Amino acid sequence: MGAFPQTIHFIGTNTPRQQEYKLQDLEVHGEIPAAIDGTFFRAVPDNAQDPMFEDDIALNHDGMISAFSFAGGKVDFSIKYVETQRYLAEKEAGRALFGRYRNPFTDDPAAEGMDRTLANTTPVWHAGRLFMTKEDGRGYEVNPHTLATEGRWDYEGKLKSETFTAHPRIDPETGEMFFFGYQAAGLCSLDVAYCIADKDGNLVKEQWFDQPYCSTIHDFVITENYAIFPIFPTLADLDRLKEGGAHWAHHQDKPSYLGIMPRYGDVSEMVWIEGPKGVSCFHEVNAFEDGDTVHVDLCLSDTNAFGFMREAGGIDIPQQEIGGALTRWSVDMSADELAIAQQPLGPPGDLCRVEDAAQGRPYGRAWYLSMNPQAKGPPMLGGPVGANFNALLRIDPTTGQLAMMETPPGAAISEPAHVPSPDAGHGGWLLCMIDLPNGPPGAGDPSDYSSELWVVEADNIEAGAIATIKTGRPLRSQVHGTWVSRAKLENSCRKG
Ligand code: V55
Ligand code: FE
Repeated sequence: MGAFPQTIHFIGTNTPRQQEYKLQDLEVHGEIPAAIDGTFFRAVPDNAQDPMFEDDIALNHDGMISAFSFAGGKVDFSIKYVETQRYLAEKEAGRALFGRYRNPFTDDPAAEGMDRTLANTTPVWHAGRLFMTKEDGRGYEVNPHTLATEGRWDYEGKLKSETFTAHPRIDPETGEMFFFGYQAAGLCSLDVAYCIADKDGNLVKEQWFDQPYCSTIHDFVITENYAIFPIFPTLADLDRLKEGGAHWAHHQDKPSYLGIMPRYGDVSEMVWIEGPKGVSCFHEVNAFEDGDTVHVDLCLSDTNAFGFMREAGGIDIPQQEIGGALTRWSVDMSADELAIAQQPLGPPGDLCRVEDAAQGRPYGRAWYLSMNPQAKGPPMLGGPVGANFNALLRIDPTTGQLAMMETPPGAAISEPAHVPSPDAGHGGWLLCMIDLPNGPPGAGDPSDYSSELWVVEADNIEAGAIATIKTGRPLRSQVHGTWVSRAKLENSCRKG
């Protein structure tokens, strides 16, 4: 292993670990409810090679798939690289062939024409298959039992889009997966593919439309009748890429938009409604309808949360000065002039979660990560933006009522997954990774920490963990995770 650049992309919980391994029967403190039966999959970017450039960023690192498998109160762990074309080519060469994040003009000539995606953002389960996804390419199918890479997924050659979002939405009643791909026709194209796969995993619809500018469409939302594309002014530019520059630059002076169309309709029915200038959002919590009104709840900030996207746009706002709020955008679809009404719902934060059954429906609870205003000392370094969250919030969006789970001093928390309970009167559980500094918080070696998985009552997060599962190791930061039940695993298209 070489010496890595000492930037936020390589220190703290972003310290490269670069190891594939399995651990059996992890040490558990407390008792794991027997109803937690299945696997928590996590997407972990972890560069297998030294980066080509010193100013490389964590989003540009190879995807690893990691699994915590629960059965009978016991837990096993495994982690493995997704064998993308890029990972295999670099492994064979023994060095990086691919240059900057989403900039093929910086690649070694040996990488020419190869698939650049890293499959490092979200594990997605649909219709008996597990995919590792990243928004710059198609998903890679992974065997959920062995974590072996099965190959690139294109719906039996049917999918035309070159890209597939890391944030599809699955309707809990129909089992359909609604998804999209932006830059669908290639680098910096305005084309967005809007697609539906039926409950059996067949691609039944793919339609293309142009977005107003070439923005990063990281997430989208559905309701029972609509598909909604919130977009924000973080834009790609082909000339900048040709000069070897950054893929994304944030523009404080340009508007955001909501694109809304009937979810089973034609893309020609899309309406674009202008929103506030300069704001940014990576994740929507949920959306739902109330009569003619569509509500979209989002983790909104005043500017882009990623330092390198602000910097490329000439924006000089330090990380800790970024404002924002959990925010509701509402549109009365029966009005003559469609407009966004904005209302704050809760404290700023990100990495939100609703239960699968509430997707696109009115909902009474959501969970997301935030900064505990009472926490002492600096946050643990690492994670996608370079500073980790340290608190978990639950919000009832109908009343604004909040609850918080604190983490120990100097600890980091990753996005929770929700495990539903078979008992209708019980709200289920959350699973979340916690990284605890081994030395004095904020003072020791930031790469020296221990990672453990916490099991928390979803309706009583204030009480903290009911069980903690120790890995005994420092794990590199995940981006997103997904819970897959035993029943789904047993009906997988792939066998172990
Ligand atoms: C995000 C993550 C990405 C990416 C773009 O968290 C946006 C947001 C892990 O890769 O490429
Ligand atoms: Fe995301």
